[in-house]
Amino acid sequence: MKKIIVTGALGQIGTELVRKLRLEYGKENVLATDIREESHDGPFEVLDVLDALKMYEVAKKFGADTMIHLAALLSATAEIKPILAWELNMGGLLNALEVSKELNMQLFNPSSIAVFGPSTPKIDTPQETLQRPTTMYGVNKVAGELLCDYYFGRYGVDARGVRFPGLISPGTPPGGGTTDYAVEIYHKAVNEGSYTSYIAEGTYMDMMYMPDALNAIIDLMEADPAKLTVRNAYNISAMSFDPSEIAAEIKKHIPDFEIKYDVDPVRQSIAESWPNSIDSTQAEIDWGFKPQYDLTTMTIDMLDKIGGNIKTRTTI
Ligand code: AKB
Repeated sequence: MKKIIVTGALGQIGTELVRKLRLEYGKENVLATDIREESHDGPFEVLDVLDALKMYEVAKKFGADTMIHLAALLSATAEIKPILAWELNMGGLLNALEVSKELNMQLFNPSSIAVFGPSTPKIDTPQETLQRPTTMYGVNKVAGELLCDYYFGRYGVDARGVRFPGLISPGTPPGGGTTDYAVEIYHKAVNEGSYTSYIAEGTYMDMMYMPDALNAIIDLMEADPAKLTVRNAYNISAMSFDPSEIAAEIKKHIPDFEIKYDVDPVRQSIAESWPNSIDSTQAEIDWGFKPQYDLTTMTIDMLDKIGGNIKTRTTI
């Protein structure tokens, strides 16, 4: 990666990824794009990923050799707006693949644990297994994985991807995901001392702290292509917990913190259709995936960053 264009750069991943890429590759070598403009610190273009011609022109003018395509609707919003989800998630990716083919760019496409469904093995979900999702977002992500495989096999596009679990970060919040509760809980704990979870106790999902997700993107994109055995998307996960476990971890630092439940049937049924924990072995073998944060260390860092002055009662 030398000249990188990022779509959806103002979202949860994009905001932090652009900052990190600019530190590592130089500010002038990372072009942030999004459908809306905000104050920015480096090259920026307004780009609707459904506008294929503009995507091509912007990437060509920048001289990009890599595209990190993050613009998408997440799972819960996609259930409310399934047609828009299909159009944006599939149309945007197809444009990104076509532009990557034309300009000979590497392409990063984030997939998700949402590619799995109720018939998938729930524990240690293997890299290769049944993918019969019951959500529109999951359908988009499976089709997206297949498109990446297709463009790699048919045109030699250097497409790479991971199946992200829920991503947790203190900065720009996620929007419209099922795993978002695991971000909201920290903010509510610090600011209000309690949190009402829309996900039921006992519901396990894979999660990862943002610094590990950013390292995974960069490590995968820098990996020797000859070592990559997977072109659709690698399973990666750092931890798996249910709402009561994250609440218990927070309570170690904020003893009066309380969790309550008011389950949202839509997001609960999405969560129940996903695995409890996926197996990341293939990513470890092929490109050395190794997350640094677990629930304990992530909680200390999140509370520190959100609360600033929260005193921790544990040590790392
Ligand atoms: C969501 O909850 O929709 C996302 C995801 C797991 O892809 N965080």
